[in-house]
Formats: sequence, structure tokens, C-alpha cells
Amino acid sequence: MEKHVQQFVNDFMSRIEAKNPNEVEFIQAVREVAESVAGYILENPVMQNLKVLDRIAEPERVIMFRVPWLRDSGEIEINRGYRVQNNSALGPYKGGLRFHVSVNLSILKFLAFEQTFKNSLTTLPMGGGKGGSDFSSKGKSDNEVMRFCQSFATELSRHIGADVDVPAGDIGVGGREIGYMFGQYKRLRNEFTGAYTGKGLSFGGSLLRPEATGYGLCYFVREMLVTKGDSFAGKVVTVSGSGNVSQYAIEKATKLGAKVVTASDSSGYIYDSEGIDEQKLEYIKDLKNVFRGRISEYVERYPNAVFYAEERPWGVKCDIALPCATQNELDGGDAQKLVDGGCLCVGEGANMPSTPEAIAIFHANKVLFAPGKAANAGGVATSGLEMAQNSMRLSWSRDEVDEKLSQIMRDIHTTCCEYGTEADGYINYVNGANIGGFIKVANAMIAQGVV
Ligand code: NDP
Ligand code: 2IT
Repeated sequence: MEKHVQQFVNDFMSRIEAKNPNEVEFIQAVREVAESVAGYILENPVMQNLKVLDRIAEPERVIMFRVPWLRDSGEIEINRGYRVQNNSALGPYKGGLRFHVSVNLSILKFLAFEQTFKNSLTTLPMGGGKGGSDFSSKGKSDNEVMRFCQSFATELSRHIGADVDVPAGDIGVGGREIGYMFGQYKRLRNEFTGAYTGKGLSFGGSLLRPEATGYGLCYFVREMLVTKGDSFAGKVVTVSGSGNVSQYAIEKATKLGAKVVTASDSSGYIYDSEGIDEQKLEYIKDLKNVFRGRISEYVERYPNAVFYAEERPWGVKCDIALPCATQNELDGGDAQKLVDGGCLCVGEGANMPSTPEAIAIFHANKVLFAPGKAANAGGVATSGLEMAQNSMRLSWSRDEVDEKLSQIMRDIHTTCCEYGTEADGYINYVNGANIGGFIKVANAMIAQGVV
């Protein structure tokens, strides 16, 4: 990086660090974008004069609230709820809700910041937001989850709406939780509108929304492989996580001819050298979505597989790695192991799963590396399609949604190439996604004045 560009990044980041002390994940996400877009900003002084990046890095609004609820035993529990409304330059705030014990303001601010660029890349009219709670559904009865969701949705209902802010799922929030929150919203507002996405099919949900993030990830990776004249066929793929994104990434990668050999959760990973085929994946879906069990149980059903407790799958030799669990789950040591094992492509299904050290190693070794804000944008893009269908009061067929999703992923890939191709032809998808996402938001903000 040239000296004056580095100076710009340093000055900007000192302001961000001073304003957001101890927000490690938020600072990490902002630094990555700043490093990508600094050169562009310096070439376009209007962006600098109007402090566009400083404005994007300050959420328009942060809402924090108490979420009291009752255990089945009658005991009172208190969780903390959040909604970070980061940027509305392109449309209503849009982004998921995360329910996990680790949730804090830093994590939700990083996710809402990232979402702003991701949503811009989808080409659909959506601003960026994210919310959630430090609640975990693990070990809770269905009634407890419902009471929590109703309490959370009651306060949130004052701040959202189909034209205001449209939440969806993320870690710990799937169809069950969205159903309970949408039900409570409808009851309080006495209106049936698309204020949430990821709804059940019979009440305004879109076909293919559950599959969209994992499928979209594979469509994006397919495009990356095409730039090398390659494909998924015959490739060995490692996947982390075993939730929504992982399940449908495994499904699509397998359909495209790959062999997926790992899945994981926060307790460890399973390695199945024969591959997780369709039938085994159905078992994982039931295990995780219906019985809410642990991935370790896979080896009881399929004894040819091995479970590695408290370990991550990145030491397994593979051609393609798809981290689909959580932020910072793949560090520099893991990246080096992947490179040493001959991995040619890494596609992020999760948000910011690779640490900055890991990304530097992928770039230095010219690995095809897709950041989450490009590669996992298929989920929110299909949420955007759900919003469109709700507005029209019509539903598209599965094939129509799939065609739109794959076209959007192709377009995002093209945008990344446009802004990220380096002198030697290597595509830096991090720069491509950050610059491509930034320009659209920045221009909209400039046009809308200092608001
Ligand atoms: P789920 O809750 O369905 O699954 C999450 C998976 O990740 C589980 O296997 C979970 O294991 C594991 N996991 C969660 N936290 C940790 C942790 N701290 N350490 C190790 N493993 C962990 O969530 P999703 O599949 O929806 O989300 C996964 C990732 O994808 C997240 O980063 C999310 O932000 C991102 N994403 C999701 C989209 C969506 O549409 N759902 C869209 C775009 C991105 P365990 O069961 O043990 O907790
Ligand atoms: O991180 C994400 O893009 C999501 N969790 C999906 C958000 C959405 O509004 O569908």
C-alpha cells in the first residue's frame, strides 16, 4: 500500500478505535474495508470531503433493550436485545437476528456494517442492519423459545416494518423463531406485512430462502472455479458448521459433483472419508433441525466416520474449504495448513470466519478467496426476493427464485472481478467486494445530503 494511502487508513482507524474501544470484531471489519477503499477515496476527494466512510462506520441508530421472559418453572430470565440500524442509503435496514450467548454490541455492529456492503452488492434495494440477543435456545423447551421470541419481538416491533427495517434469521434463528416473532408482530400491529423474511411458506415465505445462503455460496464458488477453467466435479470439500448455511452448502456442493468430508459444531468436527451423501445429509438435517442434537452423534449412525472433539476441520486435506459456522473460526495457522494441503479455493459461508492473518496467507499464496460479504450474499438476496414477492402478494416458483439467485451471484462475482483484479490477473475478491459495495452506498449517501 502506498504511503499516503496507509496514512489515511491509520488516521481513520485511530478515530474508529478511539470511538469504539474494545469492539474488537467491529474494528476488524472496519479496518478490512478501510484498507480496500482508501485508494478509491483518495482518488475521489468528494468521498473524503464528505466523510462518507466515517459516516458508514457510525450506525444510524443502535437500539438496546431488556428481554424478560418466563421459564417453564416460573423463574424469570432477563436477556439483552439489540438492533443495529447501520445504514439506510439504499433501502430499509435489512439483516438477520442472531441468538447466541456470545452476542454483544461489537459483534452486531460488525455484522450490520458488513451487511451494508453485502446488501449493496446484491443490487437489490436494501440498507444494512443486524440484531439479536445473548439468548441461546440450547436446552430450552419449545414454549420457552416461544416466550422469549414473543418478548423480544414485542420491543422490536416498535422499530421495524416492511418499509423500515426487515429482520431475518442468523445463528440460532431459523424458521421456528421467525414464525414466533412474525406471529407476535402481526398480533401487536394488526397487520400482515413482510416485516420479517425467512417466514414459513404458507405465510409469505419464499421458496428457496432456507437453501439460499448455502446454494448461493456454491454458485459463487462455481464462478470462481470457472476463472481457472475448473469446477466442483471430483473436488474434496471441507465444511465447518452444521446449521442452515452448512447444510445447504453441503447439499449443493454434492449436487455439483464434489465430495464433502467434514461438518462441525462448537463441540468438534466429524470426518467422513466416504463423503456426506444425500442420505447422510438428511440425517444431519433431522439431527440439527428437529432433534437439536450434536454433530458427534453422526459417528454413532455412520461408524466409518470419526469425531474430533474440540477441533476445527481445517487440518483435513481438501481442494475447497467452506467455513460456514462463525466469525474468526479460521486463523493464520489453519490457513497455512489449508495452503500446505493444496487447497485452491476458500469460500466464506459465514460472516468474517477468516482472521486477517488467514486472509493475508490466502492472498500471498494466490488462493481463490471469497469473503462472506460476497459469497454468502445469496441469503439476504433471496430475502430481498421474499420482500418483492410480499409486496406483489405473489409467489415465484422454486425455479424462478433459483434462476434469480444464481444470476445475482454471477453478477456479484462480476463486480468483484471489476474492482478486484490485480496487475498479474489475480482476483482479490476482498478488495473487489469492498470497493464494489462501497461505491454504490457512498454515491447514494452523497446524493441524499448530510443526513
Ligand atoms: P445456525 O445457527 O443454523 O448454525 C450455526 C452453526 O455454527 C452451528 O453448527 C453451530 O454449532 C456453529 N457455531 C456457532 N457458533 C459457533 C462458535 N462460536 N464456534 C463454533 N461453531 C459455532 O446458523 P447459520 O447457519 O444461519 O449461520 C452460520 C454463519 O453463516 C454465521 O456466520 C451467519 O452470520 C452466516 N450467515 C447466515 C445466513 C443465513 O441466511 N442464515 C446468511 C449469511 C451468512 P452449535 O450448534 O454448537 O452452536
Ligand atoms: O448475514 C446475513 O446476510 C444473514 N443472516 C441473512 C440476512 C437476511 O436479511 O436475510
